[in-house]
Amino acid sequence: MHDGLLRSITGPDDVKALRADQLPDLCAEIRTTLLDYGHRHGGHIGSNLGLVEATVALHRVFDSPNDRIVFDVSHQSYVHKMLTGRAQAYLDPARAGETTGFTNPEESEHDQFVLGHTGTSISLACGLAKARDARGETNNVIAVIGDGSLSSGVAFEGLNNAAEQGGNLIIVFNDNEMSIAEDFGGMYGPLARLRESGGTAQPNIFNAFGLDYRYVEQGNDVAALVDAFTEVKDIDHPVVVHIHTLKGLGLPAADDRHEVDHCDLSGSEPHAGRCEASHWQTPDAALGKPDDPRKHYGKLAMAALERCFAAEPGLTIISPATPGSNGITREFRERAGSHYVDTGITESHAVAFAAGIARAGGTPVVATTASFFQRAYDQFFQEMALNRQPVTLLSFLSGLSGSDSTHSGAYDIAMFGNIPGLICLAPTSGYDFLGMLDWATDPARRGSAHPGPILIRVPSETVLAADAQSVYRATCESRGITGADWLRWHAVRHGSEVAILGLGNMLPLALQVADALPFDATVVDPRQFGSLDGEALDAIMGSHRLIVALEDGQREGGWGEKVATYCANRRLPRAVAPHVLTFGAVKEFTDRVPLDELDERYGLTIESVVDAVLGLID
Ligand SMILES: Cc1ncc(C[n+]2csc(CCOP(=O)(O)OP(=O)(O)O)c2C)c(N)n1
Repeated sequence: MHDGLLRSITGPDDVKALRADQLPDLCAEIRTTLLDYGHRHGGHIGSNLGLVEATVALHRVFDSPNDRIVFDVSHQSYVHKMLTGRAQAYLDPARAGETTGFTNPEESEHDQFVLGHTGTSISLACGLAKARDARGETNNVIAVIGDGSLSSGVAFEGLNNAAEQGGNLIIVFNDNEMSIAEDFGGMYGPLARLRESGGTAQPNIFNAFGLDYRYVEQGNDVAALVDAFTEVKDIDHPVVVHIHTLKGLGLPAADDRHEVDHCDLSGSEPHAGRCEASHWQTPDAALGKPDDPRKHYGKLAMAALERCFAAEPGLTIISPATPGSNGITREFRERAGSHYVDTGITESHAVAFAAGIARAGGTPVVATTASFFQRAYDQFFQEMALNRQPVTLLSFLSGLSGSDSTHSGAYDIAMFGNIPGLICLAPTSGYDFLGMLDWATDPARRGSAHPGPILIRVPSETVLAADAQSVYRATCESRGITGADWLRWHAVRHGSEVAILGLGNMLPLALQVADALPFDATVVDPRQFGSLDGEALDAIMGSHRLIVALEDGQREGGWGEKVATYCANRRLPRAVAPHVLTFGAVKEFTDRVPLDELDERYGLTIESVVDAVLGLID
């Protein structure tokens, strides 16, 4: 191996200038670089390890950026970044911040879109090809999509469009036989038979969509891939190049330490590469640390649900392909048996499926992140809320976080809190979280005044930290609350002059603000953000001069606005009408901005809230 080959690559022309026999060396060097990078910074290392040769071959054969390559989800684009002038970000620890974890046109002309959600690459490529043809241009358009992402409904819409549209369009189907966890669905049987038959078996799903098709069994052989891509370059019709690759190729058994879900990496390949744990590598610095809030509260929820399996045969936990990071461990899944379904990357389907289960008398719980639930917005409205189906939704990574722009949950309150008939709960402790889950999944709720869907925001780091303190728990846990009383506000401290309403993850801040004020303020845990507790708010309006609403989500269209609007519409005489202050996030996309910086930016700090309060009260 010739060290330094990667350092010499400043763009795709340098890949083309290498001798063919140097390409395997370049791949080996990239693989080592990925592993080192993964140890230092974490990331989607398994996906990238599997796609090393294909990415080198793509840049060897095609002429990016004139030829446009769209990476689905784009979590596997690290190698593409290395070959398009950004290798130093992976080689030099000090420069790691120069790239994002996904493609980004602001970073490079070789990146077509900012993407972090699955399944859209074929549609995007169809659009690029359509405009190309309209303008009489001749560049290639290439979509790279994984077998997991192919389960997204939108991917099928893209396939359907591609054949009808015609013209040059190359779909590289990267089949590594894994999503994050195992693939799920009826199409994976025929896909396995396609692989076993060297691409000749029928039914061939791609042919069924009217598409031309090629198969490359050696998807980690750079020469085979160069040949395959050369054959389809400048093709005059849509074609699928199905490549069989090994996820996590090169991840040594020693990396067993990264056992996200106790997946055994010590076995021989190909098992090693197909292990769920290889999807996301945790940086070494994070190893051995306690569970993050998603895993912590996810595990709590699963343990509570598991206790109900025997009594409720219809209790079904549905994960649209995101189990491990939400505390749905492999062991739990195995124990749960038919009580657990991974529907593939199918948020829309998962929610509609849940509505069907509920309609037939079952008790469905859908668990995924707030940002992925965006995909199911229409099913939230129609199949679930309009039809008042008792579906429970566990929304992870809700609210502000330092996540990248594609995964932020900062929009959830504005998005979910304005759907009629959807109860939205924001627990402030593990105790309340489980109490709310118990109410949401209680089969008896069907016959009650609140039979419809309930979304529960899984608490964040601020609540997890506060939850560790016995004083906080003694003050905030809602002992003895059941049923629809979860919709009532909980005054955790009684004071006068000022009432601080700390929604969900903001309750710890509300308490800290109250501690810092020179008088006793009222502190309220509103528990929910779909509606208001009018009785409690009326009482507060009658006895306080200032109401402060804190939320860790977009302020526009958010929950504080509901409070302000309610108060304004009470039309109290000016002399007695309390002032309302709302604190929350600006309506904007943020990308990997640390949470404390976001809190500063939005005034969600003790100093900033205290200053605002004293400025109005003194
Ligand atoms: C809409 C949406 N749902 C869920 C996810 C989480 N997610 C990211 S990558 C991934 C699996 C992708 O599998 P595949 O396409 O086979 O790519 P691989 O990582 O195996 O290369 C999932 C479920 C997402 N990014 N977007």
